[in-house]
Amino acid sequence: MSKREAKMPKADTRELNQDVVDLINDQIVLEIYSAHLYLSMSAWFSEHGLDGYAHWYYIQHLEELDHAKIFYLDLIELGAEPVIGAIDAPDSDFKDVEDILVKTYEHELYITASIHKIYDEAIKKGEYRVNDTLEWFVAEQVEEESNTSTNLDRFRLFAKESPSGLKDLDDELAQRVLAKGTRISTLEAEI
Ligand code: OFO
Repeated sequence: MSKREAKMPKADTRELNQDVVDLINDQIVLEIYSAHLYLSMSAWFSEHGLDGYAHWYYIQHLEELDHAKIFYLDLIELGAEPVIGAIDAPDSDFKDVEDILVKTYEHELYITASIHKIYDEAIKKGEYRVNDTLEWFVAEQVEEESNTSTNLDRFRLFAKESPSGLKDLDDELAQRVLAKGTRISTLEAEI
C-alpha cells in the first residue's frame, strides 16, 4: 500500500441504520400503493369517457413505480435488504372528477409527511448515506403537491360547471409524457 493510499479515508461499511431501513421499506410499500391508487383512478376516468385524465393518471402510476424502485435500488446499493410488505387494495369507488382530484392532492400531502418523517429519522440517527435520495424526494414532493393542487384548481375554475371546459382540460392532460432523465434511469444505468 502506498503512503497516499494509507491516508485515504476508508469506505463506510457500517450497516445502514435499521430504523431508517424499516421506514424506507414502509415507503416502498406506500409508493407501490400510490401506483395502484392512481391506476384505479385512471380506470375510473377511462370508464367515464375522460381519456386525457385517464392518461395523466396512468403516467402518474408509472412515476410512482419509479419512486418505489428508487428506494429499492438505494437499499440494495447500500447493502441493506428491501423487504416488500403487503399492499392494501386501493379505493375504486369514486363519486366524481372532483372527488378524485381532492383525494389525489390529499394523498400527496400524506406522502410528503411520510418522506419528511424518514428524513427526520435519518438525521436523528446520523444516517447521512440516504441524504441524496431523501433530498431528491423532498423536492419531488414539492412538485407532486403543486401538480395535483393545480389539477384541482383548474378543474374547479374551468371545468366543474362547463362540459366544454372539461373537454379542453381533458385534451390538455392527454399530452403528458413520462419525464425523461429521472433519477431512476441514472440508478438503473449504474447497476
Ligand atoms: Fe411518490 O409521489 Fe406521489 O405519491
